[in-house]
Amino acid sequence: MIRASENHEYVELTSPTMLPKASGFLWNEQMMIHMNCRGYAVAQFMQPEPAKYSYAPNLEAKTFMQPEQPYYAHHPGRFVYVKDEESGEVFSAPYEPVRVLPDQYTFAVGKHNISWKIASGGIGIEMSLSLPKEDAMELWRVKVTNRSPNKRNISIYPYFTVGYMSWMNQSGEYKKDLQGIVASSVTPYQKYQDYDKIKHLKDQTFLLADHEPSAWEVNQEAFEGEGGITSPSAIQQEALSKGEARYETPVAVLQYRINLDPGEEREYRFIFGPARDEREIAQIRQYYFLDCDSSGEDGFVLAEREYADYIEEGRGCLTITTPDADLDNFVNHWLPRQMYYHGQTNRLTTDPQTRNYLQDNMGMSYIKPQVAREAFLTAVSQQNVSGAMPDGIILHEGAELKYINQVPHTDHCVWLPICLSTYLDETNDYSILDERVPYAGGEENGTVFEHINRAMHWLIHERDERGLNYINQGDWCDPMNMVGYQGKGVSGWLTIATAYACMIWAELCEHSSRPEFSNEFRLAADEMNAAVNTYLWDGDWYARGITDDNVVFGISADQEGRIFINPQGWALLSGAADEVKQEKLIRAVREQLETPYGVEKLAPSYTSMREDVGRVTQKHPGTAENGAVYNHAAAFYIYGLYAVGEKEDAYRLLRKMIPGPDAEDLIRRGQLPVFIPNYYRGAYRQFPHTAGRSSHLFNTGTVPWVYRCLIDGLFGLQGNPAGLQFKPQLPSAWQGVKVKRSFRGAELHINMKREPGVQTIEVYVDGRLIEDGILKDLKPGLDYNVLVKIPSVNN
Ligand code: CEZ
Repeated sequence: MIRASENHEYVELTSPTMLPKASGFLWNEQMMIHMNCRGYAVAQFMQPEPAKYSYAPNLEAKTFMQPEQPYYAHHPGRFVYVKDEESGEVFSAPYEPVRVLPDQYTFAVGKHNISWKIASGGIGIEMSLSLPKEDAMELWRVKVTNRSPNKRNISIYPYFTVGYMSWMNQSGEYKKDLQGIVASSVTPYQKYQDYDKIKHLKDQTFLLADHEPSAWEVNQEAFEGEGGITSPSAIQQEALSKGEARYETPVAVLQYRINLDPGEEREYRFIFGPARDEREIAQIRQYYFLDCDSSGEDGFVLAEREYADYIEEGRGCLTITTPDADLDNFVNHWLPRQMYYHGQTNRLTTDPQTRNYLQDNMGMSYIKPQVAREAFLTAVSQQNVSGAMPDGIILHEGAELKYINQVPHTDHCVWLPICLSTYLDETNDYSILDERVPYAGGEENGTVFEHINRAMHWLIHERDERGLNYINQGDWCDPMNMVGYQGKGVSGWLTIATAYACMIWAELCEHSSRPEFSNEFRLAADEMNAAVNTYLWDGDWYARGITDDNVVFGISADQEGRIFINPQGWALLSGAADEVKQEKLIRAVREQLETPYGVEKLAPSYTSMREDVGRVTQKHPGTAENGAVYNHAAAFYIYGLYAVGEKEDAYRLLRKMIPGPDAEDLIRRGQLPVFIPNYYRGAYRQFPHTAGRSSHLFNTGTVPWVYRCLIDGLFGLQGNPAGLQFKPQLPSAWQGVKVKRSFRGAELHINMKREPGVQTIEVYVDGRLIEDGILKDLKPGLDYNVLVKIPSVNN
């Protein structure tokens, strides 16, 4: 039903109806496509703002990626209708829109392609999608096989949604010289000042074919006729009518009439994507289909290979073999890929939220540290001279802060030392602190060290008389917009996070021979932790904040939003919670927030607007920040648990982030274990029926934190200025694990096992016991064999 392929390159699903929203995603430097197992697709490309080339049936508002994307019959998709010319029977691959249950069905999500194998009534259809590395376009292969004992006379009709392109101007026709369909439009606008922008847009959508079709249809209404999309009238005819669209909704459908002997197969290739004009489309056709290199391969084949290599570069630095094969599969194959996607594309925005940009690049520290380095420099070069970080980082000339980035949030500075510390753990490249970088406006400049000092001072300054940090219109929880917009409300989480950031920064000051600074920041952290304990400890857990009207919230007296996860997890990190408080808050989380699908962000979910908290309370209860298992927040908590050595709770919750392995859990989540979604539905105690359901949104700050939980926590393989510290925290049920860790150019082959009689962790490198469990003087290019003996549980 759902399984990893033998080589672990794919996760396969063998039914189109069991997990109807099961999906995979591919991306490149220009675009992203989210492909569902039944053939529906959501694709965007950058020009430089995200744009569509395959549209919904009516005018779509441009928006960011949405959770729990609904699919409907006319949802944009890529399908192949197949008709038996003798019997008239029709089915479609992969499943939509005809919805005939195939005899065989496999949807295989791979790292660099997504494919299907379908068989229906003796006809086999194999489809696969890949992308080139740079260009915004889809590369499709469709193979038809006669699997029956008789000759077959069939038509296949590859169908690519173009959709409603524009109310100003849209049309489409087949172009013989291009051997393909070209649909044209004008992006709607009204202000003449916008003309300069829209005139350069790629307003055409093309479908190119490597084989000449027998017929085609470009007019969606004509294609569907009275039969509609599930049973289009046009395919009842012997041949499509070669129609065009004239201010009508275009579609790209081709017909191939084929006779197949038993066992005979044919392969077709298609390219679908956006373009500026026909000249560009002609060039694409020339490069991908016509020109061949010396070995006879055309651009299409080269592009597929180049793309596979590009994805392959996104390997992580950890390969694990544990008693849990499904965890291994996810961590070795899919987690680094998702992290790489974030670091490489910045979620296809030209103005990523500052905290997202920094955390996504924290993840890149494990994959391509040079990219992370550049990103940290870019981020601080947009810092205000006051020390404040902007809400978004502008990555393209001419881009502007949009959506949520127009709302002032107060947490962006805390991510600087936190994310940089991971980069430094991995690389030991403290020289980054000495780089000189300008501040926004370009008039002043300073070293990265000075920049971060200013950021920390800004945070220390932006506190009220009690020593708690102002929240303004939001912190990490960006829809918490009405706690402090009048300038008085404070964030409990942010105060704790600032304390933690100060501690991390104090450590980095020491490591970079600046001990005179570290004292100041340690003192500040102590002061904030003390303030939090004075004003926000509620008896069994920490409150979330205090509103403009001085109302403490996130406490036992609240009916809804009684307990929030973030202040609890971060209090474990900042040191605010002493042992007694730790025990209490961990119990409260276990009792009130833990569910079979992970730990909820808050509970009970708000069921109506709370005007002194804000928009977060208006989200549907159990979704997103309003009490979902919001994996980003769950990952912070798990990281906090590892920080205080709570390895059993930490592992249990970590494991719940990945769908499966049993069928019941997979069906409930509705998602394949190829990415961690931003949330699973929560409000488990209020709406158990929907709890666990995946948002299917693969944009999330969760993944670098999960990686940190693995490196710094579970396997305990964190870097420090001296080398690599071994400090595993394996769950007690595990007797041992094998880990391959790439670190600063060296390869470590690590065997960890429990041994009776061992009292504390002992680390042997190439047979030699090492002091303090720290492997020093590592040489890049060398391999090391490490044996880690762990006390056995019964000791
Ligand atoms: O967006 C994320 C943000 O990208 O929500 C996180 C925040 O830390 C990330 O920076 C928690 O609030 O309502 C909104 O505007 C939300 O902000 C959402 O858009 C949210 C989405 O779930 C997208 O991931």
